[in-house]
Amino acid sequence: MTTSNQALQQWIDEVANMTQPDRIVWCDGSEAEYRSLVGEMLETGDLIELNQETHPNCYLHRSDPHDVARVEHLTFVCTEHAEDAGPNNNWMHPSEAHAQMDSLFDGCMQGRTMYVIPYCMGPIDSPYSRCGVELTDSPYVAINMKLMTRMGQAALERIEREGKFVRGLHSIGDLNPDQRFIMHFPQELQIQSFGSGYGGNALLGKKCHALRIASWQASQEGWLAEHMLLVEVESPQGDKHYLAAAFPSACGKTNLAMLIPPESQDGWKVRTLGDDIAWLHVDDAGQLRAINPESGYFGVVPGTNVQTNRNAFDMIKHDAIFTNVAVNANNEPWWEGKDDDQPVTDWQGRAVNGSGEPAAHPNSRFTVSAQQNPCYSELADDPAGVPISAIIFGGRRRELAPLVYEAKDWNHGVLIGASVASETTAAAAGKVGVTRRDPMAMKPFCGYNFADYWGHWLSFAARADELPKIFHVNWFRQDADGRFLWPGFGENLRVMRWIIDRCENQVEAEDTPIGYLPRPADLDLDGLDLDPDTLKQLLTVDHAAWREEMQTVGEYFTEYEHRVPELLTAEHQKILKTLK
Ligand code: SAT
Ligand code: MN
Repeated sequence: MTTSNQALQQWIDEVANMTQPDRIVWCDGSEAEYRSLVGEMLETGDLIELNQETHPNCYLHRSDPHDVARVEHLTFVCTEHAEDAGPNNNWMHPSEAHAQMDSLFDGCMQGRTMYVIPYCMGPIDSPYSRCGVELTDSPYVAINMKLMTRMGQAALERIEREGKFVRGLHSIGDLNPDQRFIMHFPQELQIQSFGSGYGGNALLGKKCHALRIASWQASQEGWLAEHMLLVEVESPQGDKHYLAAAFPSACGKTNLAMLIPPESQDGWKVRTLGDDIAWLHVDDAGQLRAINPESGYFGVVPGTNVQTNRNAFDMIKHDAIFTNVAVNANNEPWWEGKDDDQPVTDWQGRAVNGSGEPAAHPNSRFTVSAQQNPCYSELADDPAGVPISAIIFGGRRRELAPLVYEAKDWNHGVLIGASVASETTAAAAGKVGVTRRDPMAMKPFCGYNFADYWGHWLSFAARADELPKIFHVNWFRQDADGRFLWPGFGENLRVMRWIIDRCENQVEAEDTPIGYLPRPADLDLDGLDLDPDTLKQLLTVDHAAWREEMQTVGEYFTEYEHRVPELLTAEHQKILKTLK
């Protein structure tokens, strides 16, 4: 394969000159190509065959033990001016970053194959989709990109039609953590990633393109690129609503997107459009619509079982790539929270020795095509996307945040999004369980200054006629003994039903300084073993604690100095006042 797009061909030639690969392989995205790459990786040991009788076409990849998560401290946004990247990003001047990356890429693909991966984020024929090309020396990246994106011939044809694409250059280098950088050049629509083979650092279509570069592009073009799942909820009467929900990594987006209604919620149906990223556009009628730019899932494995997520549990029994899970005596993938079976080999391939360390890495992952999801919505392939009824923000918070509350209007909703805080998880390198500000769950992913991003969110009040309502949820409240107050998982549908009732103006709500809360009688709690005291804790606003919280939010905003939009500061002041 070659291309009629001269800019693309020229860039490939330049990169090949610099990196010196032995071979260049164009990926066409076909099944045959996938099979043959898997075959080669089985020979080199990059992939390990799992039990093909119980898990047909399932393979295990063990990554370097020091390369198992995103590395936020090594991720940079390289804009001409530091203020454009903002305090939310690490910044380096583009010329310095290019010089540094050029020296790392110099000759790095000697003895290796360079894969050319044209891909499209979003349905091939959607006006909302955007294309990219990733050049990589990792066949693991190639097979994952095949499952995660619309990769190959059709994407290349669109690129040749449009002439515009994001350039992503990736090499695993020698996996040395001291020579690892994930660089973004939003103004050049360019990504350069060196020294890591891990998902979020290496599958450049995902966080690097579909969030960091796309969020910047979206700010220029008047749309939103968000860290959101996308889900369809259908009532027993057949009414459908589409909800977009932003939670930080490893906070249950995949589980919520694939929720199975419990028996008590007879007649309700939930279908998945996406589990991680949503692109939102205002359509010609002034409605906010969303597409999922991805076509597969890169989900957290530990904790996946028939109770928590039967859909995911079933869909990863075949045609799935596992990264860093353990293996049982039957050569099947094993992870903490799977079943009563025992692991014999841990994620690093060592015999399990009963040390008490998890056998599967806490951030071990599955990669599967979205088509395998039993509750996949065909609308995920609709070029027009779906109209959004509600936007939901959330985090992992032991204390303070009630189960659910509703913003009073759009601007207030933007403040709620900008104030999100959550405990850190194993999805990123670093300490787990530390509460930090994670506005719109985009802290690691916003490709420009957060203050400008909040301003961009606020601008939608004037752009759209019919904006969705905004909510905040918290599934993770705990009591003094560390027990979760809310059962979560399938039962979260009860909260989504209240959200839908509010969108349809079906129920009144409790007016509090932080927003509208459910009146207990308006939540369907039938068959739930939830004592009134617990419910009260879940639905109470502690004014003193919230005053402190809002003061912390105010301090956080001051990091962004004069760039914080006045409207946001005004919203913040208004709430602080009512909490007095
Ligand atoms: O590693 S990824 O960034 O792809 C997944 C996540 O952290 O959300
Ligand atoms: Mn994510």
